[in-house]
Amino acid sequence: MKNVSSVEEIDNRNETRSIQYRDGNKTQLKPYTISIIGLGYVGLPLALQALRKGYAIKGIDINTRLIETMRSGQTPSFLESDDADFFEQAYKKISFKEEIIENTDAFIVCVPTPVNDDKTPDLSPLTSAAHLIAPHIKKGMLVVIESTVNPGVCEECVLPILEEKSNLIAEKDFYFAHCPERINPGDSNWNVATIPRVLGSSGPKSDAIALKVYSNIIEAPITLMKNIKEAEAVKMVENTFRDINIAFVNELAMSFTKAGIDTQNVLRGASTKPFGFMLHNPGCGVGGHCIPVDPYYLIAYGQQNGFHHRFLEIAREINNNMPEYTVSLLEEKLKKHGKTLEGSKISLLGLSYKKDVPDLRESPALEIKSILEHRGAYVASFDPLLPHQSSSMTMAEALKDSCGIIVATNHSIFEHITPDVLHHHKISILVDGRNFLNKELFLDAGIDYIGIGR
Ligand code: SAJ
Repeated sequence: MKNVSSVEEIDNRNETRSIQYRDGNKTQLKPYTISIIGLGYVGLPLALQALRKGYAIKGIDINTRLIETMRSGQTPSFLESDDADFFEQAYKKISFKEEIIENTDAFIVCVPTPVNDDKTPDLSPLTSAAHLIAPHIKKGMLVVIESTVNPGVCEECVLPILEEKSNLIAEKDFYFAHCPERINPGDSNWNVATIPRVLGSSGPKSDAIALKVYSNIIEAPITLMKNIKEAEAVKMVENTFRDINIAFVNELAMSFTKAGIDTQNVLRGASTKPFGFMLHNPGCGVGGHCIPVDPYYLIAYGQQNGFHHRFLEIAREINNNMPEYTVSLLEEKLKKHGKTLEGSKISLLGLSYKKDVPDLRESPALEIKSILEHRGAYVASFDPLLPHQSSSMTMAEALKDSCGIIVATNHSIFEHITPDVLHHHKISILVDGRNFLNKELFLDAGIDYIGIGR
């Protein structure tokens, strides 16, 4: 690693990002190289965007199968279309490795931060990544953590590993920052280039270099926070905000159903207020790697500081209970038709946690499936985006001889489910877990339709 003295030496030439270094008494230029640790939903789009902007990219992931797949040019299924197209030409320019290699100027860590079964934060992927890069940190290098964490994790859990193993000090010897990812799977408008970011770091020099590198990669505004803790807190707040608002409308849905009020119509009415209201939708549960997970980091952080986040805990309880509530709606309908879950075939349409996204992580559909099976039902699942995880290869197979349907994911393809399809299969019960089918159409056709709150 050549000796790089400071940020002003990063030369933002239009065609490439390069860095000056002194080789003896000569000053030379070389491409500024970024090693991205973790090549999933967050790391790979970031790697491709940094490549587009002229950086030299090294991709590191412990998943050797993923590394081999990408090295061979096979496009990972989770890439959005623009990135998938770009990957086909770009993969050759990325050096995919399972372990760290020398000659990098920056590390950006994009590994998952899940929770354990008891919902406590699981920082093991992050601390493993810290142990992996620490011995390779040299003077003048930049280390950025993009993984979502509660305030304090970067400086109290990650930084001690980096400083101890590198024998260097952040801000003095190397630069350390946190720039939380804001990936929104399935969103064609908001992507890694266009989503604004916040960034906090160990001090003014780290601010300057991290801001310079990210301003070259991200086209959207980057807001500099006062410190790392504030940047960690921003991501926690934005995702917990979403979880509690979803819990609010889910609770409304359960209450208004008892009163025969259509919650979706009421929320649509509330949305006519041009200020002070933000629409969220009731549903069969909250999935994904962010929303149902991040609040537990904030809850744990509160406990650490002697504060009990009762409200966040109750919101999590409400959302975690929605799969059970959804199954109870089906059970009530079956009872009206003189049937029980025990021994009945139930069609579960949609396994993914989110519309038109092939992603099972924390998916409520999986919880619904396990509750149904636990109650003795035979579940025929069908998700066209996740054929290998579905028990039925076609919708017709899933619907054949079924006593009722639960739609758990509002995939666009399911918009073609009509009353005729149900009549054809002699199915008269439909639970719309994402409130996206035409309620009146099904009711008028004699189908016993119920949604979540409508
Ligand atoms: N959901 C509801 N009701 C809602 C919104 C979502 O039940 O009103 C459910 C969804 O069905 C899904 C889960 O919640 O199961 C999460 O949905 P999501 O739209 O929040 O999707 P995610 O998990 O991809 O969230 C990401 C997040 N991005 C990051 O964390 C960087 C989140 O911050 C974004 O707000 C969100 O995308 C988005 O806006 O789509």
